[in-house]
Amino acid sequence: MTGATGAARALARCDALAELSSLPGAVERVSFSPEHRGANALVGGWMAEAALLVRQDAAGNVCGRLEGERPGLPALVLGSHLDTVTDAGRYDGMLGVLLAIEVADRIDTRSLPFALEVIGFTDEEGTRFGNALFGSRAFAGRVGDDWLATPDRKGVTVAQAMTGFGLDPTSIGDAARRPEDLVGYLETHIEQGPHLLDAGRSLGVVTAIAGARRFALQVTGRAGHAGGTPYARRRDAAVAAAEIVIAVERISIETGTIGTVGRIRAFPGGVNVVPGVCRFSLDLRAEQDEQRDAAFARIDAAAREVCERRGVTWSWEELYRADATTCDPALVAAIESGIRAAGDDEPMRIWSRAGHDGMAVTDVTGIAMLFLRCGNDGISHHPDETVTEADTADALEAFAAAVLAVADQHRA
Ligand code: HGY
Ligand code: MN
Ligand code: MN
Repeated sequence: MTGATGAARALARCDALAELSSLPGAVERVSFSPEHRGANALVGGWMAEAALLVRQDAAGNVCGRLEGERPGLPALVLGSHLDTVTDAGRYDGMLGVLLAIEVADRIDTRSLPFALEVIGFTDEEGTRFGNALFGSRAFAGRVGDDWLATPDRKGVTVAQAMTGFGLDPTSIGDAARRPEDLVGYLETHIEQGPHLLDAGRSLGVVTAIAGARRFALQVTGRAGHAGGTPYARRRDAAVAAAEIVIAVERISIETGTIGTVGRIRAFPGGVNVVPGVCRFSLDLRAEQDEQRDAAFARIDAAAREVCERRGVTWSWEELYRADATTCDPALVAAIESGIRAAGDDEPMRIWSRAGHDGMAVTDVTGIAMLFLRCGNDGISHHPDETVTEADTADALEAFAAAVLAVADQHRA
């Protein structure tokens, strides 16, 4: 299979996976759902076609393995995630798993000084339960009982969803991998931003992944009649929240961090009722954890000032935290040599504003990432997410060459 046809096949398979959605006419595939089951079966079949030995691990990740020059060697793992956000694009995560299968299909692993594994992680996005990186945290042995007790919006906990999926949540520890069984982790992913596009580059090597924290924020005032309640006597939770959302944008820009309020709801939600409660999300990320944490301290102080002035109360809960992750220098060098093999003599270095499974996998082995250009102004987490077949072919060439570069490092 040449790079071009391998790329075409990977893109066609992204289209096939996009059909496995809980939303008619849009893409949404959350963990421990029928769509998750379908995606694992489809991707597991493609792994088997590439002669990988396929299994589903105790966390619901789909895994494939090819032995190296002798059986039982530590593995270089290639992968990404198969779950999506709501109304998603079709390449975020999926393309990385499918290009990993193409690499496994092209390389004769019997010449490698390590085994080659491909993994399709579940629940990287946290769409269903709020917390993210579930599959990769389980791979790193970092999923605890409190996480398993987390409910989705219908009150179904992770443990109950796993049981319904046919998994035993008490065996989640069986998904954990030992550092001594791993050589490293390489992930190919769309950039999900405009930087490669603006630089006129098809590929980039990731040096670090932004640290992120996610919060549930709440303002509590007092509901009242939309007509009969004079402004001077209102304790309007939604107007206070609106001031805080503006403060999030202002403080994020001032501190060079990236704050987003993606979800906001007013309660009780009547069009003729002054909102008594407003619940909203905050996704806050930065290249350095200290930057991110200092920005949150400023947002928290600004919110307290707004709420005191408006006679309402402020509260927040942290749902998720993943610290900034530096990529392994040797694996970064392997990705750079892969990019050179694909025809780009000066690989562009970039830090990832998007979060990735490597933030969890780094707890058990070194990680590195290959980015490929996003079209359509770099849009992602949106149905207009797009890549070209030519860039995908470049990425496949670079990804395969990076694996061979890791092998050369190991032989040296
Ligand atoms: O949120 C992120 O950055 C990633 O797409 N999960
Ligand atoms: Mn995503
Ligand atoms: Mn992703």
